[in-house]
Amino acid sequence: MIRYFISDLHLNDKRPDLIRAFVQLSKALIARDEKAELYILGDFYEAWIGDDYQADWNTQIEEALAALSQSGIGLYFLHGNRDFLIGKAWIKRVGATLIQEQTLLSLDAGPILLTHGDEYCLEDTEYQAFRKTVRSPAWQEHILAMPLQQRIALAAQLRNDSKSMASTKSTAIMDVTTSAVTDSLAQHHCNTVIHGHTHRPNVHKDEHYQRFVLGDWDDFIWLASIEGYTYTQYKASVANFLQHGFDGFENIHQEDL
Ligand code: OKV
Ligand code: MN
Repeated sequence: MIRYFISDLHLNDKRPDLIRAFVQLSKALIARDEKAELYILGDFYEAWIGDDYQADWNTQIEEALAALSQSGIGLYFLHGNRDFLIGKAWIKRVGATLIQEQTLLSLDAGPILLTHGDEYCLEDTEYQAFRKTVRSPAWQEHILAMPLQQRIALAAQLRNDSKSMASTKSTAIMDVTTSAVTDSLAQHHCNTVIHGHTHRPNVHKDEHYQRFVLGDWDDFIWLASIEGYTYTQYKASVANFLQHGFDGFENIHQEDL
């Protein structure tokens, strides 16, 4: 069994190249014909405003996901800070299983903690307050009761607020607090975590723990896998991936678990 991990694709109608890349990735995974699972660790969309939203650009994406799950590839999704409104209807449409943040995956190599990662960014206290609001069921119910057009406008307004705030924040503030990561690993009796969110793809290792950070899709597309005791990170420019599929991955990096 091979497990694949992606996060932070930020799919939206302004990036048809990334949508094509995702559709192509799903076809490539199906064509590999492996016993496989795909874990989407949040921020699959740039901003998901509710499962009642329908658009052509997204229909292609949902069809690609549905084809993956129908092909027998187990599809798992956990919420990020931009697609926290993904609900049961979307999950059902694409044939995925919703998993909670900080879910333990039991592998031969040992347990692996899966999460989006924004809960570890404790230095950004403003962000943590915002996160608490948008993750609360009462706030979400209130938002989902609004007409679609109003949700679209609100999301755009919040996006602008965030752009002006982020420009004033240091890069250290926007990264994870490593003690928050090690605390959560200790709580779960686990020494390995995979997360996204920070857009700082990397492998952090010390004598106590391993932290695999997934890359965000922009100029490059990123994918990671675990098979047996090997973690692999794949990177391709969007153009190379669109032209060559899996063979377009360059910069393949492996780590022993
Ligand atoms: C991140 C912060 C914006 C602080 C909104 C539905 C809804 C997604 C969204 C849009 C904004 C998150 C996702 C962002 C952090 C802000 C403003 C304040 C303090 C909707 C789905 F509800 F409006 F329909 N959003 N973004 N803030 O730009 O990443 O940290 S964001
Ligand atoms: Mn994120």
